[in-house]
Amino acid sequence: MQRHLITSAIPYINGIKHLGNLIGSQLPADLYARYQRARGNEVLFLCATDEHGTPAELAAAKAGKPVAEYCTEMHAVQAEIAKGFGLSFDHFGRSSSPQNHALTQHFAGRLADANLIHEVSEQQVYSNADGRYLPDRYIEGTCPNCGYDKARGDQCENCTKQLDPVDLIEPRSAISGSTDLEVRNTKHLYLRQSALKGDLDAWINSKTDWPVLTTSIAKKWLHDGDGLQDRGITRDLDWGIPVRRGDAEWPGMEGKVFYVWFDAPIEYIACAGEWADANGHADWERWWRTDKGAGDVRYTQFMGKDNVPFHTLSFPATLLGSGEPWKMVDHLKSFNYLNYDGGQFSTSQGRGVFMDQALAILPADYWRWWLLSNCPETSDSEFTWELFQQGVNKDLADVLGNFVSRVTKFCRSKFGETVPAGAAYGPREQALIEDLDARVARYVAMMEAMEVRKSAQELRAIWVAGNEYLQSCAPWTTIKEDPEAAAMQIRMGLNLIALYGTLSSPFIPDASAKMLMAMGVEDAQWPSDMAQALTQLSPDHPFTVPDNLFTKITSEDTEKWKEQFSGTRD
Ligand code: B3M
Ligand code: ZN
Repeated sequence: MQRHLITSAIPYINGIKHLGNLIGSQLPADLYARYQRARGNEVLFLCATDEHGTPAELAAAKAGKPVAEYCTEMHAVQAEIAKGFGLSFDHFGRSSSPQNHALTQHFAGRLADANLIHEVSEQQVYSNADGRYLPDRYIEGTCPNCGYDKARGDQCENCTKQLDPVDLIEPRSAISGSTDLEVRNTKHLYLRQSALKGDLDAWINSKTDWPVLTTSIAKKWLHDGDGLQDRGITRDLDWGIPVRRGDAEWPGMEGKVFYVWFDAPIEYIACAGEWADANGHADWERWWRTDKGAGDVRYTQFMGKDNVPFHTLSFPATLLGSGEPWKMVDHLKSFNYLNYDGGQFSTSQGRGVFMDQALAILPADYWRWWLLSNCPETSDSEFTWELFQQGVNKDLADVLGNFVSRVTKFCRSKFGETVPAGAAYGPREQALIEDLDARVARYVAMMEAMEVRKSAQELRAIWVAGNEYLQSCAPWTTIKEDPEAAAMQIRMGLNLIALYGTLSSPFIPDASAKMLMAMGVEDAQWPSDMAQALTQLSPDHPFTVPDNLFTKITSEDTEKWKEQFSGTRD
């Protein structure tokens, strides 16, 4: 049995996420976690809300609530919606947890002891109009690297370069738009990433099987221009993890907090502690400490491409720099962007479909299937209502749903609600078994490689193979001359439904559970031998006809939704 530690980038607390956020990390992570569990492996799948920083403060202010209260409420909202989408986290934690406070301060202490932190007196932008320091992303301006005119003070969205606010050309406040900014002196802690450049370089070079999207971004920031720069890891904010050196005060740092991007990835670890505490498990370290049993863990991270620099450079620098044997990521799967109807999904502009809205129109499986089978893997991809309608109707309703419905209803009307006996499988069934054997092997290979779109294609092909079989043997005709043969063909059909229930569960867990329940399969086993898998339902085994698995999306539906989602959400 393998052991898989799986984390999804942790979503910001400031509001409900849109479908682009969902497909960029949480949903593919869930696909992989469900797949590994279905294979019988031990999985710890963690996610959390990212609760610190200015976005949280501003969202709370807008909601008229104290920030801690706002975060507690929004965490509950996000957790509920995640459940609605079937995101099977073992724990959905909070970066504001006591565990993360302690661990973040611990790492800072270790890094300071290793002489990897230095204090810098620096100049920080203060906005007179807003009456506050403007941290990183609340200063906008032109990127010094690529010239993009809406670059944020922490990072340029266009070229992914990590920035410092003072680097921006023609800076302005992103809160008020004011250019009445002044520079004040303040003291901050810097992580000496440059001192770890050699270690990081060697570590990234050892990752020969990583996607090019991932390694190219990492290598770019390691080697281009001035190379890896030291990063400020503290901020002048009220809300966040207070700067401490382990358990001790940090003289001169009173009233300051750690930068959100310093504590957010540490939450991946702290979340395991939260999970352990919440579940009475004592031992979370066997997932995270290579000296305490995590040596055989395979750790996979999922995230959007804009998060890659923080996960390939900053967070590994924290872990390596601590000098402690923390588990490092083995595979990092990153995604491009999903666009909405010719533009971008945008949280700040309320553009696109948000997770709560999506669930209000259709069940999770419809979204899961379409988003995963069209995910922005090798390039950006596009959500339009027409594409969504086509994908759902063709794959889910016409291919899978129709197959399940035809087989079960035909059987009920001709043979009753138990698996019919009939003849033995013949050459056509043998050929189908061999074909499916090869297809499932390809499906497994794609899932292991986290090739999300290709996995969806293979799964669809497996559904299509069942349809073609049914079409070619036509039991509704066979039954007239050879009822024994027709009974056997339907027996095969019912076994195919049970197989589909098992194979499809990572993509469409609810429909899969319905298929398995209808076929009376309680303990689904991943197929290891196809001949055996397709005889698991033996004659006389009872089944039921499930309700229609999928309803087709009509053009009236898409017209209505297009209209409904054409504006922006407040
Ligand atoms: N919250 C950004 C995002 O949601 C950030 C990820 C943190 S992962 C440690 O895209
Ligand atoms: Zn740029």
